[in-house]
Amino acid sequence: MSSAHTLSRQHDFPSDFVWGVATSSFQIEGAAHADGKGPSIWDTFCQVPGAIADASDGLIACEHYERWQEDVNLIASLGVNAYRFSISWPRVQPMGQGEFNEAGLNFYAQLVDGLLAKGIAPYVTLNHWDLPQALQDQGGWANRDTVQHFVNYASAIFKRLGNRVAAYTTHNEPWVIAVLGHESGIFAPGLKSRAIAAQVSHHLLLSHGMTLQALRAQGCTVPLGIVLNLSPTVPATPSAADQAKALLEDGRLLRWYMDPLFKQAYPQDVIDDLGEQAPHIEPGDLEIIATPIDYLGVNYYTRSVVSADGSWKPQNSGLPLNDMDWEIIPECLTQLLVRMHHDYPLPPIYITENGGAFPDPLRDGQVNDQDRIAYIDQHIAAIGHARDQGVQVQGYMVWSLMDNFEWSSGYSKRFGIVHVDYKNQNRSYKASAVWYRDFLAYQRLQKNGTPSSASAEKNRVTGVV
Ligand code: IFM
Repeated sequence: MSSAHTLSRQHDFPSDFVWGVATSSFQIEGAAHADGKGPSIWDTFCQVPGAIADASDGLIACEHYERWQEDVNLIASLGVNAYRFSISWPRVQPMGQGEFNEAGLNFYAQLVDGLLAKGIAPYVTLNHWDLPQALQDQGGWANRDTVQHFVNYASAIFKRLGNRVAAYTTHNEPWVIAVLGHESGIFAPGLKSRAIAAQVSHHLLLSHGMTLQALRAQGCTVPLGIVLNLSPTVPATPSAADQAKALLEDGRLLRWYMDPLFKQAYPQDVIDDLGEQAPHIEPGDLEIIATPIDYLGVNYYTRSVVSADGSWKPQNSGLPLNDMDWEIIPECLTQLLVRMHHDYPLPPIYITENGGAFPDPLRDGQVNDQDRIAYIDQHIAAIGHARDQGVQVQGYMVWSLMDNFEWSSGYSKRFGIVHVDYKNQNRSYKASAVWYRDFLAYQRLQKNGTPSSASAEKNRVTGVV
């Protein structure tokens, strides 16, 4: 039985709206050493004592590398028209430069074929954080050479997958790679330097722009873009100190990426704040970064609250929290989108990730995750409100298709609408998967009178409750 959450049904979404689910390579594939794959920085980072909350790793994950056909059936059974996944760079190019690994390339070519055969549009992300360790050994994203290596890798992917995919994304959440990976060090590669983080963010953006130019020169005609993790940044109190800090954090999270992409400049307040730690920028870099994108992916989960003395705690806000202790505040998604629409000449927007980790107790083999359903319902409605105000949102992807490796939280946090039993890798619908499937069937019914193309598929999925 699906639940009654119906706020999302009060909004009109066009028949070509993209409805999907999302994953990433390291979080689901496993097969860390199979068929010639090289190690990634996350394989290395997982071995650092204390780095991952449950001391787990990506060696097995959801065994998607072996079970991809089952997973394609699972995706099809939901009735989505899109699937967003990422390519593991070290699986297709173990050293990050030089030779490519045919088995790795073939894996993704088959996955794309399998999705297309089911009428599901493949949205391909080229970098969702699993940089080849061999490149990290030479400085990783802090080394400008990595920029060209990334362009070469992206070109090889395009050569193999071509214009059969729906879209290519260069990077997922460059802020996370730069700041969590190189400044706070809580993510791979675990460095703690503000200067390195700033340089890394510049190289990520530069490689993004260069990749766009290279792929278009090679004949790429499908949309190209980048995915940013964005939130409104709000001061914890009206004090001048909190407001100043919130403005700077807005600069670091949002304007540091949006300004160079759309205005060909880094925000001056952040440059000033970085001082000598500001990145080295070569002549022409900013023009390359501002190469026009065909779409912008926005990953939204929560707002960001900032206090000058760092004392703010989500528990004090009175808002509901998810299992990550992230506030649930869907109206901030509308606010964010409307603000961006006013501040930047936006291309079409896709909400490329949205969802939540919830405790998800398994009772009699079922997960009745009404909290996740409410979250998704409210956020789809929030997108409807933004569309009403003129924001061109053209797609929505739930994070995540299934429970998976949640980075430094390991397997202790579950974001999936499909439950994964890590003992036997059984996938089973949570109530939210049923809700999403029914919502999508409702959308189809509204638009073209087809209730559900998904029901036939449903029975073919093993372990579906
Ligand atoms: O799991 C991650 C994903 O890899 C990137 N965006 C946020 C998600 C939830 O933390």
